[in-house]
Amino acid sequence: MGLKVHIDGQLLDEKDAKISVFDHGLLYGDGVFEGIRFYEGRVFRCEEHIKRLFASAKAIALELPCSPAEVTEAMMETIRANELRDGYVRLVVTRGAGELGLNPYLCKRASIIIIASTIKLYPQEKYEQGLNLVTCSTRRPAPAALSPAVKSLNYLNNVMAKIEAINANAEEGVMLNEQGFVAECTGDNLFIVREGTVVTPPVSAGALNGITRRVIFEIAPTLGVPIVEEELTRYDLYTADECFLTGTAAEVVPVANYDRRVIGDGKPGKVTLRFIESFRHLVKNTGTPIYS
Ligand code: PXG
Repeated sequence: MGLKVHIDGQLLDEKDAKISVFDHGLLYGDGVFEGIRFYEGRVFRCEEHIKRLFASAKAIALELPCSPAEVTEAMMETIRANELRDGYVRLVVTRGAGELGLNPYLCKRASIIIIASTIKLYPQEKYEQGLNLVTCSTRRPAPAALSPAVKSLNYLNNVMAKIEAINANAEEGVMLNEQGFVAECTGDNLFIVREGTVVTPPVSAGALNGITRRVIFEIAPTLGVPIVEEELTRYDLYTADECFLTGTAAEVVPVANYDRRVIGDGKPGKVTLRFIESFRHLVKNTGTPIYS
């Protein structure tokens, strides 16, 4: 039996879950999305994800046909219909079906698609050994082109960068901004540890304002570890003591190599491991209940 997928208020069998070929999400990448995880029957950072979804939609002048509470309930229902306790939700809002032509106002109603499933970005051993990263030549778009704060359906620049990383036998690719500073990876935020301080590029350097990134900022003071935002170059990464990535799908994952430079001693760093432990504790002990 396949998954039950939510489309516009209906729960459909996976094989029947289809949208129009005239949907502007498909035709123009016109839409927004969220990737959300749930652990042990609770949705992690539920409100923050829904809030970011509505903010992304507002930024592209996309009106959702329902309230944040209704979308949340639809997500909970979808997870329950699939009887899942641990997994991943892909919540997509498209501009909806409309005539051909860019004009979004030709689409009458946004469509909401909710898939509750599982996701595994990297093999388990990478969480113990660390990832290999390379620099991608594909840059993050300038904020004036498309704000990196919008989690839009336009992921082609990230896909192009991911192709470069995979072709170079690396698990992830580091994306620079137009000025050549490090922005983030193709699907995760990036952090280094330098002389005991955690450093990450500001969101203004072209990074998504990641929810897992925010969790790192919350955990840091509880561990007594200083954390700052600073523009980073590739040099800063090559010479870092430690490096790790964060994302809803990736969680917190150590980096062992970058452009064939060994990071630190090539093993997950001590500070990184403390963050991973704290993060695991948080996801298991907080969140919005799915089953009452
Ligand atoms: N940067 C980018 C470009 C992302 O797409 C993150 C950072 C991390 O943000 P969060 O809020 O998740 O901590 C993301 C999120 C997938 C997938 O299917 C990708 C993400 C999230 C969930 C699933 O590859 N990227």
